[in-house]
Amino acid sequence: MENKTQLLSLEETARFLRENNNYLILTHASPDGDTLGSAHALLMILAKLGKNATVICSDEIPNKYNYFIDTACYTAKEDFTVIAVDVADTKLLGSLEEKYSKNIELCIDHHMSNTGYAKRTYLDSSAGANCECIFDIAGCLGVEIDKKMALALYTGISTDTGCFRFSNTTAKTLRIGAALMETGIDTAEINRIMFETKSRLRLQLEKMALDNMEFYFNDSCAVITITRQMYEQTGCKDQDIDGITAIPRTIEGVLVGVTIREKEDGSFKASVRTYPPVDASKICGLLGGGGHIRASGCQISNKYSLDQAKEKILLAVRAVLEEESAGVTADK
Ligand SMILES: [Mn+2]
Repeated sequence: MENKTQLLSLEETARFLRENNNYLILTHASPDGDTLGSAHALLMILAKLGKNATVICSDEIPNKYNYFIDTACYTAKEDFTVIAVDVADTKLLGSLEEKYSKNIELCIDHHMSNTGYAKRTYLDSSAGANCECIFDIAGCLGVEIDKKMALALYTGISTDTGCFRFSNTTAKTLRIGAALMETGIDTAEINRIMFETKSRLRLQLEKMALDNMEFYFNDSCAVITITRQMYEQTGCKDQDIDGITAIPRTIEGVLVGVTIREKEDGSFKASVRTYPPVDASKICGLLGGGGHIRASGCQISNKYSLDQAKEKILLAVRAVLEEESAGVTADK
């Protein structure tokens, strides 16, 4: 953490939430299940306490999350108390960064790379999903988790842990999952929507991405690239392809899976997924990004061509792979 933030305990976080009102809850750009689930579960928890709250996101929220999102529940008016959830860095707020980054009162997060941008931070980097933190906060506030909250929380936890498969899944993750299931939600249906359903447009784009997959460093690194042209040819939008970043790492022998997406302004977003002993956050950290040990990301400016961007990423991958093979162990 480079900035000065006040680190809060669970109790202090609960106290802060009780003491204020009119919460504006910020999610990260290109919203995923965890940031949306965290924000909406928190909104419902605050409503139970009689507080007003509203969720905002710089990007459009994909329709598939509609089963737990009810914008009619957005109640906050002026004089907002601003909270950010599952946002490691203000850069990730997208177009909301300029307006809000300087006055975020509380950040609730689980990224070890959190930059400490908020006045106060509740950080639990042992949580597989930020929704686990929200579950704990509800417990501390004495708010009982209802079915609608459980839908939001289960979605965040299942999506951030790859449906309870990734190494960030802990015994506690499973216990919370069980508690959410006990509210009576249909978890099989959520799993079907999140993991077993893809559009035909996406299938087409995946096919193109698989066709251009490249291997480096004795096949220990696989790279797929999604260009603007591929988006245009298939009609896919960014929101249609979440989870695509899991593909390169599924190839046998691959320790580092890289997905490069060309953005509308010509810049690039690289998503890095790794297996032990390779630390994804170290690779992305070399390029100004960060995240988790097995899943991280970074941006590369549009002053570089695709080939140059790929070159930069591969240099970072190589540096970390060499460090690993030299016996320098990755820290947490
Ligand atoms: Mn998350």
